Amino acid sequence: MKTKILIIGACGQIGTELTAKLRETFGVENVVASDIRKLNNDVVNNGIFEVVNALDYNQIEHLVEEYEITDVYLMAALLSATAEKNPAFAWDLNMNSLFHVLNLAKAGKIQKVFWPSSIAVFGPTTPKHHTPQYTIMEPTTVYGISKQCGERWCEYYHAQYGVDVRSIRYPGLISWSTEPGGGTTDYAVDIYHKAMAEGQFTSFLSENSELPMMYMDDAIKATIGIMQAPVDQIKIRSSYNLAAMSFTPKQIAEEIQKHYPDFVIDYEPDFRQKIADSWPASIDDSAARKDWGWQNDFDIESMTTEMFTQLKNNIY
Ligand code: AKB
Repeated sequence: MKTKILIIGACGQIGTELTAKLRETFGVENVVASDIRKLNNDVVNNGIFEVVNALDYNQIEHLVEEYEITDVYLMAALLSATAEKNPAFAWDLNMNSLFHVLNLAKAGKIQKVFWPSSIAVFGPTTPKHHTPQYTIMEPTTVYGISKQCGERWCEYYHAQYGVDVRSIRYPGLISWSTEPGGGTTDYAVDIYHKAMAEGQFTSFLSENSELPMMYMDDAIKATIGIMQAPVDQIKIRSSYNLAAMSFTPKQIAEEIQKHYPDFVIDYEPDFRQKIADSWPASIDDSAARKDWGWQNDFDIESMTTEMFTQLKNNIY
C-alpha cells in the first residue's frame, strides 16, 4: 500500500522540518500538513495544507478518509513550561489528541502512528546520569505526566488491539528555522539568536543545569527512521530513549565563544529551573541503537558550527 501521510501540528518546531523532509522523501502529493491555524510559511505554501483541530476526532477522520491516509504523525502538544501555566488544557490536548489517533488506528482507518514522548517522562527519583530505558518514572510536571500516560496507552493499544504505534523520547531540540514553543530546553535555541543579534544572553536556567539535547536534523532522522524500520525491529511500544549530547548553559556558551569570543552570558533562573532539575542530565539510548539502528550525526561542536552557518545564510 502506498504511504500517505498526515502530520498534525505541522507548523510547530518539529513539525515544520518534519513536513519538509517527509515531502522530500515521499513526494509533496503524498504528505498532508495540518495545524490549528493557517500561517504564511513553507509548511502552508509548499504543499497540501489543512486547518485541523487535534481535539476534533471527526475533522481528523474526515482528512484521513479524504486523502486515504496510512501514517499519522501527531506533533501537536503543549510543552513543559506552557503546560505548567495551563494544566487542564495541556492534559486535554496532549491526551485526547493521542486517543483520537490511536482510535483511528484501532478502527483500521490508518496503518501506523508516530507519537512523540519526551525526557519529561522522568522525574527527580529517576537516576540522573545515563538514565536507563527502564527505570523509575515519577514525573512532576503536567507535560511529563501526560507523556508518561501517553506511553502507557501506546503500549496498551499495541498489546490489546495490534496498533502499530512508534515513539521516541525527544531530548531538548535545537533548530535554526523555527522557534520552539514553550519548552524548558528553549534557551538552547534562543542563545544562538541572541549571540548573533546582541552578543549577550540571559539564561533562565542556571549555569550548571545539564540536560540531554539534540540537533533537529538528528531528531527528524530518528523520527522517520523509526517509522520506516521493519516492524519486527520495534520491540518497545511505549517509547524509546534517544540521545545525542548533553550540556549545560555554561558549556554551550563556551562553545559559542569559539565563534564569537566577545559573547557574554548571565543567569537569572526562573520557574523553569525546577522543571530542568527534575529531568535527567544524560540518557542511555542503547535500545534504540540496537533495535532499529539509531545513530546521531551531530555533537555540540558540529551543531554549533551548523547553527551559525544556517542562521547567517538564512536569517541574520
Ligand atoms: C520541553 O522542554 O518541554 C521539550 C521537551 C524536552 O520535551 N523540549
